[in-house]
Amino acid sequence: MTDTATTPKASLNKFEKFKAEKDGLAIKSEIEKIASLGWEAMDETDRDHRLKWVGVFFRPVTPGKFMMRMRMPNGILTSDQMRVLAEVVQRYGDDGNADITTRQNIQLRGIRIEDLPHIFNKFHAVGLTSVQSGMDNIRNITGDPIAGLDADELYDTRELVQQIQDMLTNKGEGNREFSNLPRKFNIAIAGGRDNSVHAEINDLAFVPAFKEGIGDWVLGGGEESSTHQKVFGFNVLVGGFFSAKRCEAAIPLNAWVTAEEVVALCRAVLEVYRDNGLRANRLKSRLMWLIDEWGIDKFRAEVEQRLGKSLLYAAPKDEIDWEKRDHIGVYKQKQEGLNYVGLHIPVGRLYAEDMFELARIADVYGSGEIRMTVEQNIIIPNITDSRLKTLLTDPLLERFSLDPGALTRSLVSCTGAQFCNFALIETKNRALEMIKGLEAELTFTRPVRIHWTGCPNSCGQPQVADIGLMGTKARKNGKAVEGVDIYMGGKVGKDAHLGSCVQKGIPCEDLHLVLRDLLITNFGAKPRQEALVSSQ
Ligand code: SRM
Ligand code: SF4
Repeated sequence: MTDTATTPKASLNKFEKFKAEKDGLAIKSEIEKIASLGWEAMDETDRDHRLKWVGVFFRPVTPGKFMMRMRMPNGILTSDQMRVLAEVVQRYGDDGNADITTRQNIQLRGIRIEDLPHIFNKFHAVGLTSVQSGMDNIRNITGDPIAGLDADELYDTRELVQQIQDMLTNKGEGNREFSNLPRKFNIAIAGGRDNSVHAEINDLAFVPAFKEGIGDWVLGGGEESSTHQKVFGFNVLVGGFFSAKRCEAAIPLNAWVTAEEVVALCRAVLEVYRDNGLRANRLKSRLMWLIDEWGIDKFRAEVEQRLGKSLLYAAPKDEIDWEKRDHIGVYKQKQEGLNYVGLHIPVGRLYAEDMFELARIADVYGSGEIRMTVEQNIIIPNITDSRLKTLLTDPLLERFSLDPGALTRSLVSCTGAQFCNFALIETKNRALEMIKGLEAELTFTRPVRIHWTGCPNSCGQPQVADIGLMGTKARKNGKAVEGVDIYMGGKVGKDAHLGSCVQKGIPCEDLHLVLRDLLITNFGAKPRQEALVSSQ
């Protein structure tokens, strides 16, 4: 039984009230009607909230031009799917564009509500879905971006991610079982040694780990035997999240599961969260708040009860022992004669023409497959050695480089004030301009990961960056101006941990000099003039 059912109606917050009145997913069967009514005439709660259950977001900054958030399991799509997305945004001329998101996903912009039936038909024809991608639903499920390509991978995450999405969304059609969670929910599966999905910042994450001392007969039985067989599986992390109020890295559930058990464990964790998660205060509704209230042992026991069996204890160590790779450039695949290339997409922004071009290069040089990373970049896999040479001369690589500068390479930015009404500052354009200036002045011996985020919601993950910049209101000469709080010390890959705030309220107009100093003092950057003299 859900908490909504037991909590008196008067104490429910406004989100719980409207969800109790009409399930968000009910909007799916009303799309034709809404399309003919238009955005100005439709019910406001449907427009501002329930449409997010089909991935459609009203944008107060650009009223009438909606954003559409897709689902891209493991960040993978085909060239045909990319062309369909390109056609959708092309229709909106200057208003139409797309962003690759920090969850290996794509968001489309400029969408008119009257076109929704047509757009959903187009999606259906090529197997795309945007269902349950916003509000109190499970976000895009991330997996290793080079799954199935990497000679060093421990597990190919693709099928598992797809299975979880299919279970949770009823194969993309929508699933009422999970359409009323207390809050959003993030799931990630790491398959390689470098944790390229930021497992630690997800509500539920699986990291590769070998378990010794279990026999085949107990797998699934929950008991441990004394055999010394080493079996592959995942240690389970829970409760990682960022919010304006609080940010926490995920903690161990002290459980280890085989790949075959992952889907069932996702279901069990989500059922426990759905039915017991805190719903009175939305600032305290993410999974970690429930774990705090119960303690991890009770939470684990409740999950076991849903699962209908005991969980094995976590393996003593996981297999995340590499520094994180960024996948930009050309790399050999595990398949003889094949390569993948990682293209840098500046702050993840794409226009229709770019999307058609990416589909073209995936078809011409690769196998028609396109992948995305949580750094908002693109990977084209399966390029034969013989085609690679020609690809390297393709004019698209002038726009989407294989070898960008040391700051450009790792730049990540959330949407910011251009389209997001939570934003306290403009992010994407400012981020690009600022690093261009810094790269012109400084030389670097290694990439520095700079993440921008327009407000404390932290969609741009400043806490995982070498330098994280979070939008805020600052003061300069007695006036309120756009500013940032600076985060440092975020570590990704092996021994990942979150960075913390080191300086507050820097006006954006002074930021260039502050960043310049930080880069010189902390990251070994050198002014170009000085670097030139010392190399003579
Ligand atoms: Fe986010 C809300 C954009 C990843 C934490 N996020 C929003 C909204 C929907 C707010 C709004 O209605 O305007 C933003 C839409 C702006 C727009 O028009 O694009 C938005 N979030 C994004 C994206 C597009 C940022 C990006 O440029 O990549 C990312 C979409 C991911 C996806 O494909 O689903 C995105 N958001 C994240 C992440 C990063 C992650 O998942 O690794 C976080 C922090 C991790 C987490 O959730 O624990 C994040 N977004 C939030 C929050 C704070 C959640 C909380 O518990 O308080 C909000 C506000 C909310 O949910 O109330 C939010
Ligand atoms: Fe919008 Fe804030 Fe998220 Fe940026 S961090 S996309 S400004 S909600």
